[in-house]
Amino acid sequence: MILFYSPGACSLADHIALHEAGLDFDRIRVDLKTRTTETGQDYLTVSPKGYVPALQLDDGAVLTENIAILSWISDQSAGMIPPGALGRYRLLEMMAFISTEIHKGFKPYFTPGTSDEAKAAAGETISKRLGFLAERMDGLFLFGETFTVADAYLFVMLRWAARVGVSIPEPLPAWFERVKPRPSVKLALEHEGLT
Ligand SMILES: N[C@@H](CCC(=O)N[C@@H](CS)C(=O)NCC(=O)O)C(=O)O
Repeated sequence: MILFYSPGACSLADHIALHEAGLDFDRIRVDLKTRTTETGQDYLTVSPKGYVPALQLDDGAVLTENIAILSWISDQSAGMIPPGALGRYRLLEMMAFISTEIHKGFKPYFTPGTSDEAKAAAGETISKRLGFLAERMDGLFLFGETFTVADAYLFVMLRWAARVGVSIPEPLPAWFERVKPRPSVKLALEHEGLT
């Protein structure tokens, strides 16, 4: 299995989740400007979408989209799905919120030429949406005592928020510091050259 990633990009969530699930995998870095992998392969032949993440499974099938990849990873390991009859759907609900309402909200920060005003407006929206998660955080993680792939995704969002200066509501800064030393997180950051 191979994770195609770019250092610090949203693929870091999948990277953390793969370690968290204890899966054996290789990783290949993608240059998002040239769409070429570190092995010299045209990345568009792996994922015609051209963006990361992509996860190539052992049978050669390629999964794309964070929500699909993270869902697949959490299905590979016992104990990564929130408990209860709706657990799996609560997890999907959470990932959809993070993906569409937070992750995509960062676009102005990563789009060259965006005005400071547009960035500030985006930052306010992101901060408000992080506030929703902050309010529902009870216990150690987004789903109480169970660390899920949604926590891995949130970790990356908070990392970005801190880097671009978006205000992170309480108690998320403390949550971030608590998640950072997890072996899966440390390993993924180290493998991506981010420590
Ligand atoms: N809908 C995709 C979006 C992935 C995405 O935004 N990837 C970014 C990195 S975080 C990327 O590769 N951007 C480069 C590009 O779009 O050219 C998903 O959720 O997996």
